[in-house]
Amino acid sequence: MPERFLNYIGGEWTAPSTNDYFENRNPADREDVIGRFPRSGAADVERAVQSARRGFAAWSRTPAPLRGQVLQRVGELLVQKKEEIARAMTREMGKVLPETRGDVQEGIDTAFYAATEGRRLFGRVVPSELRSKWAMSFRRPIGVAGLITPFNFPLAIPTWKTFPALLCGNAVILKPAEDVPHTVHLLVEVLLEAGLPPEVIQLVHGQGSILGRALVEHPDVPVISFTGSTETGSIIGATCGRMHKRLSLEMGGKNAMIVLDDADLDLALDGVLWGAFGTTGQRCTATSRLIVQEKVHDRFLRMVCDRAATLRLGPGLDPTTEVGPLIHAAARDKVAEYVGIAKGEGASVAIGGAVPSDPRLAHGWFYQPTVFAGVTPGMRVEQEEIFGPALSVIRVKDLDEAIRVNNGVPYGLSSALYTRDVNAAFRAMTDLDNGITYVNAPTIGAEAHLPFGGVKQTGNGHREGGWEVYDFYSETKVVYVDYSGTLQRAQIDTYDK
Ligand code: UN1
Repeated sequence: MPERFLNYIGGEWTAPSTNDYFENRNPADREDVIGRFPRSGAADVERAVQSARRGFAAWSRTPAPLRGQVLQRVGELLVQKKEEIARAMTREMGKVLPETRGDVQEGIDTAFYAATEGRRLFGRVVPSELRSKWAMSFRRPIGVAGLITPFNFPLAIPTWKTFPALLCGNAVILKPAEDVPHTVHLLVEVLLEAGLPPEVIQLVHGQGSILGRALVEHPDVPVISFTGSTETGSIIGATCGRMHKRLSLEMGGKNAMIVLDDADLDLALDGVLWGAFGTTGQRCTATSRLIVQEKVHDRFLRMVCDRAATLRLGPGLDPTTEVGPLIHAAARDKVAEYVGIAKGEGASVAIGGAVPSDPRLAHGWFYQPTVFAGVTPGMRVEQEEIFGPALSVIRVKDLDEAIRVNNGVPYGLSSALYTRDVNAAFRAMTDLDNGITYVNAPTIGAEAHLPFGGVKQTGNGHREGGWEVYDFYSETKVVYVDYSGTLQRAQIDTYDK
């Protein structure tokens, strides 16, 4: 009988009100059951909110440097448990071990950054326009934060949201993707072991359509952060707009790498393979379009296909594996569907385009790395997020056209440019319509201490990571102190005295 896991609500590990559980299986081997996790109901969210409100009452009064010390211990414990968590993550999510180690490392970096922020969390003191008067601002916690996280970075993305939310003095309710409940279970264990007061964190497992919705619609959850699809983000956004909630959205991408004629093609080759097929293409930042200038187009396409066809598929725990499985059947079916769409639109499948025939891979959701050639702007495989190992290659005349093609999609997360021409690089940095641009590096590889996010339908103006996320999780309070002993009227007595 597989292990049964519980929610964490009200300061204890607790069974769901529904008494219903679902199986969590290894995507590289669906015979391997990791455990049974609660399929919770709205009543569990209600209990979590009540508990989090109690947690918030005390935690919001804990000095920020002490909150930071808890996060320091969280980082230290993650360092100790890095290998154990990485292995558990590969087993439930599928990506290769070096990548899950990197995922845990991103959580460690986020913890240590948050810990030091506890001794900053700056407000400002600015001159008043009136004599004998001070003007200043400081940061206040907001309340209960509802955090809804995706499957592709099972530890890192929950930490991007949880750690700054906690550091700012909020209480947290975590609702992880149903595909990766075990990693977040381990994260909550770490938070508790590090000394986080029990009711400050709540973990509720189950379906997004029920729990995510209950969180988003709950009047006592004033802050929502969501990473996932643009469709779901729009629904959440409508509700949060109606209820005047603070909302951070991190959604789809259709990220492009541009390779100009003068690029170092070997460098660009390593970059595109990592960007397109790392994490089996299941990153918001994945390279899903390759825009190549005409003189090098045919040669570079051949180089990409030759190498991509040799990538070794397999379970992520096998050290020889380069590309793991997709997360579940529907994700794989979606890639297969886009192969049909590409052909129907007149693109060609240069390599891949099928489920691998190797019987060793028959128990997992594997799909061959796939390259579409002859793609033109406007085709669906050029416009829509596939979230799998599929790369669309587009030929362009020059940098101007490359920028136009890059910008001609509804999303705007990341982009990359390979060139040796410094003027071209600076033009692209200015004109590419994305939240992140890489020069001579692929579209993936954001670091924890810089703001992360995108423009257009990728986001709603907020950033995760870095220094900006602390603005999202805190409220700015402004204070004026007038010690003149007289009534001084701003704007009126300022210049007339
Ligand atoms: C995501 O793509 O969902 O920049 C997050 C990167 C990682 C984070 C990606 N550090 O690819």
